[in-house]
Amino acid sequence: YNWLLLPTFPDIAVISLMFEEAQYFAPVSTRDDGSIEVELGAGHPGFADPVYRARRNAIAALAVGYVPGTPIPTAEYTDQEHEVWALVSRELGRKHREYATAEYLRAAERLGLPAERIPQLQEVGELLEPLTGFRYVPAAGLVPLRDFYGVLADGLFHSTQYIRHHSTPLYTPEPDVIHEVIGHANALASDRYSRLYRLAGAAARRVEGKEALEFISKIFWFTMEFGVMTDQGELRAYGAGILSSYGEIEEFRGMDIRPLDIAAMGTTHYDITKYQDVLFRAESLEHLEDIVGGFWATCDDEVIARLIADVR
Ligand code: NLE
Ligand code: FE2
Repeated sequence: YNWLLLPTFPDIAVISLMFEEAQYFAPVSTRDDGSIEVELGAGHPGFADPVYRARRNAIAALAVGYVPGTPIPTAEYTDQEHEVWALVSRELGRKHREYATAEYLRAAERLGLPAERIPQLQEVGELLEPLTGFRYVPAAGLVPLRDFYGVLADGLFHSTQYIRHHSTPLYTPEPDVIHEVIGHANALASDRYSRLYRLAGAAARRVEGKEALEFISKIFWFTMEFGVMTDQGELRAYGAGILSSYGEIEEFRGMDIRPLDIAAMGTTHYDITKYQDVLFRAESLEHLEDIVGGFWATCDDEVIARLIADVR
């Protein structure tokens, strides 16, 4: 799955991802004629598919043209794109019952996403807002780290709008609308999870240094993206990255599962291009709120610098 291998841009995150040394994303650029081009790496499953590439360009152009405060532009998805959603949605629906936390399942139930077609991001926001106040904002590809996290405090979630290539439905390292919506919107429909997202945002705004921001982003990675917890007596997932991949969701119980630990999560390296082999387990939702919510609610540059120094 090493197909997103691309250059390094310090201080930039791909949509809902944060990286450490390397940044992986499909760069978006404007051609001389003003049209938008998404550059897919040579190993990307859609690289040699001109139809898919045209779709990626068209969808990125919608986000580039988005005017904040106005409705999110509608993406006219093809039948094939809706079929990818329907397939993944069906597979995940089954697997979530076995592997997702009760809190996530309840939240998904109350959000009520369509199973047979890709919902528009505008629609996702309209379903979410009355529940937890969250709304979606389209992103073409890159959102600076501080913005991506910071606006979580305001109840805004940056989201991609394209869907993964139909040849790789079970896993993509690149966040797509399935990940953003099935993974994140379902979690954001929970009062308790959405409060944690907001706390992460407030923390990202509070700190000034790059090191502290990265530390916060890694905790986000190991919790809201790839978190697992003891739930109903077994190991279940609440992280959006596990819950949006029907390949990875079958594997997480066999990974290296470590106890929830702020200093460890904030300093552990990960590779976004593979199934995550190190995961951190909360003992309950209360435990997650105490440790991680409590940390985000109070952390500052100094506290984080001390934690990093202690690990070294
Ligand atoms: N691997 C996830 C998926 O296939 O849905 C996306 C992860 C984005 C962090
Ligand atoms: Fe994400």
